[in-house]
Amino acid sequence: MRFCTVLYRGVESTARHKAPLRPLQSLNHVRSASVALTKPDNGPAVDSLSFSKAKIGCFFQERPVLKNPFLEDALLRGYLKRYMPHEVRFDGWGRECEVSPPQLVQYDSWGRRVDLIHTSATWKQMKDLSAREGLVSIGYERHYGEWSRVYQMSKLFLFSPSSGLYTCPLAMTDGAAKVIESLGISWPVEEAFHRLTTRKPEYFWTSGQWMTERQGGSDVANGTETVAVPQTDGSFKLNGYKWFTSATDADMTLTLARVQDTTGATILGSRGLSLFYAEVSRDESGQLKGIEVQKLKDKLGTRQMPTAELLLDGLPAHMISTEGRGVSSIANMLTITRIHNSLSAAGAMRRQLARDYATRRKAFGKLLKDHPLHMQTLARMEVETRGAFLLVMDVCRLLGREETGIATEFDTHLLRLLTPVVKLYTGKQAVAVVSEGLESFGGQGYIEDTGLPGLLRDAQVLSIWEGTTNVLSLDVLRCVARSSGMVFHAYFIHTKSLLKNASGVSALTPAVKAIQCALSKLELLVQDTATKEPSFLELAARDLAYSLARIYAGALLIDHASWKGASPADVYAASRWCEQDLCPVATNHERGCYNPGSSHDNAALVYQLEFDNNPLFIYLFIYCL
Ligand code: MFK
Repeated sequence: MRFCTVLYRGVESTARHKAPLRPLQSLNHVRSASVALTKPDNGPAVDSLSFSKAKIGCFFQERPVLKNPFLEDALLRGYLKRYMPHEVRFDGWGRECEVSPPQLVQYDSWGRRVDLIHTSATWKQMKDLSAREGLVSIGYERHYGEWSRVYQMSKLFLFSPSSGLYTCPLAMTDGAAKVIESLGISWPVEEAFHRLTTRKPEYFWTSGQWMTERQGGSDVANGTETVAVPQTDGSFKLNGYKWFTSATDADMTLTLARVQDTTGATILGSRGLSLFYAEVSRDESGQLKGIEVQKLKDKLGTRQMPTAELLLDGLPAHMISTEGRGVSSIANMLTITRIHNSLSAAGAMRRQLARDYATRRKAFGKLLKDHPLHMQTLARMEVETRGAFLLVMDVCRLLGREETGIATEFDTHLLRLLTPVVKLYTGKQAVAVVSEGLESFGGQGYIEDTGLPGLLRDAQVLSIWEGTTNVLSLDVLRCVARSSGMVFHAYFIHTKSLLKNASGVSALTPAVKAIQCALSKLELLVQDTATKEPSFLELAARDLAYSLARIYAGALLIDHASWKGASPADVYAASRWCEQDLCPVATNHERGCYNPGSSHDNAALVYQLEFDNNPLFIYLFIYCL
């Protein structure tokens, strides 16, 4: 029901193709009209001779437009709302998942290890719904060619805020399918691929992505201790400790480990890591094969979802990458989960219910929406949400082009650069916007059973998992270096091209100028960095990523506002967005924030208190007295 908006596109185009041709007017009618229209009431006089050229006259009936048949049909919507059973409307499912969090039962009544993760009935329903709606499969069926990803992600955008974070297992499932597809759909992962991308609920599998170990989740290359012990049949057994495994009720996983040689030695660092496929299954006695669930994590948010610490104790697995190419092979999964993360962020920003509440809640004698200051706050949130949405959809557009083989080299560079940029920017902004949304409810936003605090808790994870803001900022530098700057080249050319259509919209001129000015500053700075120390780049990385995001989102908003179907609100949104500092990396560079002494100054500031309390310092201080 909720997906009618998205499905409507197909309906409209079908209807358009089947529309009957307009009957031609009779010649007599044309002749008499010629006389009558020689001097119309409104508008300039019409040259009567023109009728001798335009044989069918110049009057045409307006073509009817098929609007969204679901949204336009109040009776249908009212009927469904009245009669459809609650179970088929999943608005409240996410909340139900949160109030019935997963439970781990490690031992049965007779002391046997069982490691059962009990999830709520609603969580399980989410899995079936996801399969039926094709929330992963659409990306692989590719019925809509290069637009399949945009279609899939539009559905997920609507689903995500109601999904109780079920989009997390879906993200990993999508990522695993992508990795398998890119490595080759053959044994031992052929069946897995079909299960991950099916629409049949009973056949559908979800996947985990077990990358995080006790030494941390960012420095995967150095933090991975798990070893893979070769077996005589060519398979492996994995031994290690996975510290943070999300949606641990998955049916399979992709994970990294180091292959042991005959002496038990492994290769350290990234070159020692290979990618493994493992199924999560049980033996005849009901015990998990090669896995012990040590505990479920007690998290700030995402409580709906089982997140566990796992001991891998001889987990049967197959190596699916070339040995030592684990990180680069799982990178495709990172790309997909980062895009899903960005989508969840945009969805969370859109879902905050503050807009609706402002039309219901009265304070100081009038509705909140009639308080200009409140409306200004909501408008700022709206601008942020629109920017995030366009950023995410543009990355999906690029992904769709890449997956259908029509991406240019520019598209590929742009996708590589924008994936971390969009993830880090939207993840951070989601926390700010959702927090503002809660505040707009006053005290009610702080009350658990409104369901609102859960939105904020869940938003907080978006800037943490799949690469924190700083780790992704460094990833931006990494892809710049690996492409010898080609990602920047693609970025500058494409961003400028997004401004082209705006020349006919005078209201957009200040916004266009702001983007052009920011782009020039950024281009200069990028050229300048070639002569800078690596420490300069590291200090500038986060501001650089923010600048890339703000400029690109501004250009997308302008492009959208220049479209023939754009509204004044689109123009307003683009204008407001472009009033902020679009290039903070240039601003902070001018302030000297990345100068050689900055790191020392930062440390002195942060640790001043500790320094003051240092016994040695106190001793010296007293001695000096
Ligand atoms: C609602 C949404 C929910 C989302 C699901 C959440 C589920 C939660 C599960 C998790 O949290 S899983 C853990 C997520 N962990 C991370 O995101 C790791 C963060 N750390 C990084 O991203 C580091 O940058 C990285 C581990 C990749 C660094 O590792 P290395 O080995 O130091 O990377 P290096 O040497 O730069 O690159 C190794 C190869 O990988 C290179 O290829 P080549 O060898 O062919 O040159 C790189 O080009 C490639 N590579 C690295 N990052 C890439 C990439 N390729 C494409 N895209 C990338 N992002």
